[in-house]
Amino acid sequence: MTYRRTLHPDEMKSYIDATTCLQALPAALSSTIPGAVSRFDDFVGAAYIPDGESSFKSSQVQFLPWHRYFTAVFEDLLKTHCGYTGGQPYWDLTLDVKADKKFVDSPVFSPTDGFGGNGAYIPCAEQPYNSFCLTNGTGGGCVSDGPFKNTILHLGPGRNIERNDHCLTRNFHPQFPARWFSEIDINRTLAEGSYGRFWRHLEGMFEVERIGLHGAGHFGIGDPLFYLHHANLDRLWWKWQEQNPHPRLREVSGPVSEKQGAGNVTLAYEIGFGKIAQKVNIADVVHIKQKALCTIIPNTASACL
Ligand SMILES: [Cu+2]
Repeated sequence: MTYRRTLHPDEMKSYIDATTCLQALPAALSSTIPGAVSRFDDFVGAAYIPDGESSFKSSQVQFLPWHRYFTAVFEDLLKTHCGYTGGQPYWDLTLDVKADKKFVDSPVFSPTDGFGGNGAYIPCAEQPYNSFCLTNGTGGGCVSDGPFKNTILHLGPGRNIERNDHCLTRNFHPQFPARWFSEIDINRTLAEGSYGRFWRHLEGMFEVERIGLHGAGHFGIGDPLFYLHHANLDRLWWKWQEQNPHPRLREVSGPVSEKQGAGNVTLAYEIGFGKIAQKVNIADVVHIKQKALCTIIPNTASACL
């Protein structure tokens, strides 16, 4: 992964070009994801269908290992199918919520060098694809500038995997990044002593309003920024792990599901990705140099454990 602000505009352009390339390649998984048109849609569908992210709900402890592998598979496809040679960039929202910064001015939203900006403001109740309204939304309409302004999503809303063309929308809620990505909050999250408590911070579970770092930087699964946000959450997990490698490089905890008696997640827990990738055990991805991750990203193969 590469630090966003050190990305030269040419490197950002090559990542965005590779993403639009994936959006133009034909789907490979339309037998299981009927509405998938593009290779990019395959990933959206894999996150929706029952053994993808939705199988455990994204707000459960399996979320971190699931996304670590999912993002790596996405990066691999950019390389093998679209000639991308860089690393998966991440979006460090903390840089965009400093006192002298306005969230909307983040370079990540640049129409020329970034991913384009907010959608036009539409009152939440009038937005066709929004099933719940958070306060102080500032957008909600189609993304109207930048490289994804004409992007048509084929799946969704919700977990719909049938063909349903609609535009890519964005709805900035700057108060959430400001609340969850300040340096104070990041440091508080990184100071947690166990995987379970670290993950609870990500999901905002110590607060009544459960937004957390995860929700605060989230756009839809069909938004290319989805991968940069989750890469950043993974970077934070890795940072937390590195602070105390023994035992954190072998640590996972928390209930498998909200059902009583479902048991706890262990390293042997198997996570699925639909047909986008083979199943892996959490043990395979708990360390970023574990073979399952290393070997799908050839550049790092020499550093495999
Ligand atoms: Cu998510």
